[in-house]
Amino acid sequence: MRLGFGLYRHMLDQAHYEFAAQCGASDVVVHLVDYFNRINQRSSDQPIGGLDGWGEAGDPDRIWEVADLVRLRREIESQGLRWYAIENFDPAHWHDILLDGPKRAHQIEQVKRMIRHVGEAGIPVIGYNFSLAGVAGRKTGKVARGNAECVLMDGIDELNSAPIKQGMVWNMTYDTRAAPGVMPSISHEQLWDRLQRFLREVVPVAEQAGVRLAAHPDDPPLEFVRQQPRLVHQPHLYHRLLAACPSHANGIELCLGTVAEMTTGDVYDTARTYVQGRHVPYIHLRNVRGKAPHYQETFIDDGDIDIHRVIRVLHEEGFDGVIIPDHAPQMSCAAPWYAGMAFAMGYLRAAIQSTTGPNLNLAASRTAS
Ligand SMILES: [Mn+2]
Repeated sequence: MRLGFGLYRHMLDQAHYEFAAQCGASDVVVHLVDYFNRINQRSSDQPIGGLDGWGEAGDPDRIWEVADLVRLRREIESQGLRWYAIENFDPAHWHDILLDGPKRAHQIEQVKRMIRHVGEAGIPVIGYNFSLAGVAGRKTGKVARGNAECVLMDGIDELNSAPIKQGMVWNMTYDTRAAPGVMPSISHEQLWDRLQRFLREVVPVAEQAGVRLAAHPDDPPLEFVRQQPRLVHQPHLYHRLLAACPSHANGIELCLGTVAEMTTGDVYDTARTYVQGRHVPYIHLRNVRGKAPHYQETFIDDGDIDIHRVIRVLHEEGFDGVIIPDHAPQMSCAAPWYAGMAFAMGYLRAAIQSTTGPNLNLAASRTAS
């Protein structure tokens, strides 16, 4: 197993590659969607957003091109890091796949082209989140250890029960000129049907391109958020996603923080089952306390998950993918996000090394030479 680091779009620069390598990462997971183009919050932290979401989706006509991806890959590699995954499609490129809208056929072809481009550029994994409401309905508070600010959910309120405005999906605005009104509610079966159609059309392309798709579970894991159904809101529902199109290219982005927030199942059994089945290209490993809809994110050593036990399970099952820390509470200092992430990385690195021995992350140590 390797330790990686997630970089938001505005962090794709020398200083952040160095920060990731200094934290002990061998790999990076890159967000190409710019979530932060409108919201005014501490620019490094995970986006929370309110009823109006995070920001505006990208340019629908500007897809991921091979030359751009290769240029970025070389930049990352020149720092001794490996570009392991892209995390998330831009709603601008696939809103009508999620919504079963009039541009669906065009967008399926566009997504297929992007998957081929990602394969050509030598990036092995694309993480995605097949969700209408997306990561929504949480807030922040100074409730982690030492009054650290973190993300939490404190019951069902307007933030997660109000309908989604027209022109928005997955927390972003894809149509700034949309008529007033709200997204009509659909059923779980309708959304599963949309996912199944998507997978059956694009997974064969991913197979050919040598790219693995990896599905994030629904965070927060509730049956409905903002009056729309959620797909993977309990651990066993990942089986249904895998069964919808069995293939090595149809994988899961196993977010163990989200799994721990789920009201059924067990983090260790879930990790063992899906890693054993070779379904997991990468893992989000963060800690939480409580269950949806009442939980909070915590420091990595301070929540319900025994991180060392998770690492032992992954080691026993021969996990050969990448772990990234996902999110961390903000620490009181001049660089709250960086300090929080560095703390998580140090803890994860120690947990991995104490289980697998010191030879982890050869790629990162090569950076120095
Ligand atoms: Mn996650």
